[in-house]
Amino acid sequence: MKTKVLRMLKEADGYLSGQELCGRLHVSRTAVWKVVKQLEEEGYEIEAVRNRGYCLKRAADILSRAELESGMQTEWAGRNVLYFDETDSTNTEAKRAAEAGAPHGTLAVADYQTMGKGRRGRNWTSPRGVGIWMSILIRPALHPSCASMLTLVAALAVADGIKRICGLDSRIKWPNDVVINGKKVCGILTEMSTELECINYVVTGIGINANIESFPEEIRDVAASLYLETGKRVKRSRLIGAVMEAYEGYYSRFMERGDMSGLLDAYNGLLANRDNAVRVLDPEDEYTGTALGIDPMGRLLVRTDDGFIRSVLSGEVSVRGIYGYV
Ligand code: BT5
Repeated sequence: MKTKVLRMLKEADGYLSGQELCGRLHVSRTAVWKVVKQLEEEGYEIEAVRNRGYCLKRAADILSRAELESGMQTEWAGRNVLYFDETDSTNTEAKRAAEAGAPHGTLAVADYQTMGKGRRGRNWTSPRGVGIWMSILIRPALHPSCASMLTLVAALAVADGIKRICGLDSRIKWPNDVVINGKKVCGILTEMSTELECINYVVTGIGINANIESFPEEIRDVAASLYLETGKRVKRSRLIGAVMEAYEGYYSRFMERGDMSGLLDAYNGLLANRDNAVRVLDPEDEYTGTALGIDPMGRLLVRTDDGFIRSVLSGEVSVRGIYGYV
């Protein structure tokens, strides 16, 4: 009911009468009043005026299940939200939910992660109240070898959401970073569960440094936040909604062929490494070259210094800029 009241207040153009709220929700005026009080306690500023009704004046940067679900404009992505004030990792939560049968599109969101994960056991700094730490659960009918491309799909959605909500141009450092001015503002971690040759489910974790004011020493040089870039705080629930909307669109284009062929131009247009000198840290064979773009399978094409074109599969190796992080 809280979600419904919030959605109606958000959609109302000005005041919404208590009578209308009661009528549409089939509850008493007292019940509506109680929900309004609860919302105020959570930080919403709601004006109540006799004979006119309620009006949502200002919504602070609140994260809650009701806040997220009431603003979500998607068909399936993020329609079912699992919200945690604190958890170990939203990827772990989404995997737990997947095992328990949660539907395609379920989104786990946390205000704080105690054990945020990066790739290959690395750690993801996830302070309280200032970031977007979320993981979407999907159940695609794809071969497991295609799952890593879902990281690229999510990166496109994040770049779109950041543009729409913050007006900032970001770029993608293949395969899983969204960067602004050469610094990482978002990291993505895709994990999956497979059975025989099929995907059971995929969980794509997205960490966006939204309102972070300062970073720990060890990542200060490589990390950026939207707040540090714009000087303005972003309302996290709006950005989450925008990323989910964009994700839904990119995901359906991806699923048309089960590869990146429909998204090649979009991805390569945002590729920060494009035409850059890169070092491919393949444990068996390290080499340098120039990054050209991705191919339809999401592999990074690199023209090596001796003129060959090699394709780099994500997950196996790291790619570093020779003259900097990108
Ligand atoms: C990633 O790994 O970039 C994947 C990060 C995924 C985080 C999300 S948050 C929601 C979901 N739940 C999780 O537990 N994880 C996902 P990787 O490419 O391995 O980068 C990790 C490296 O980035 C670290 O070793 C640090 O150097 C750096 N780093 C750590 N925290 C950072 C931050 N908040 N911002 C920028 N860089 C960071």
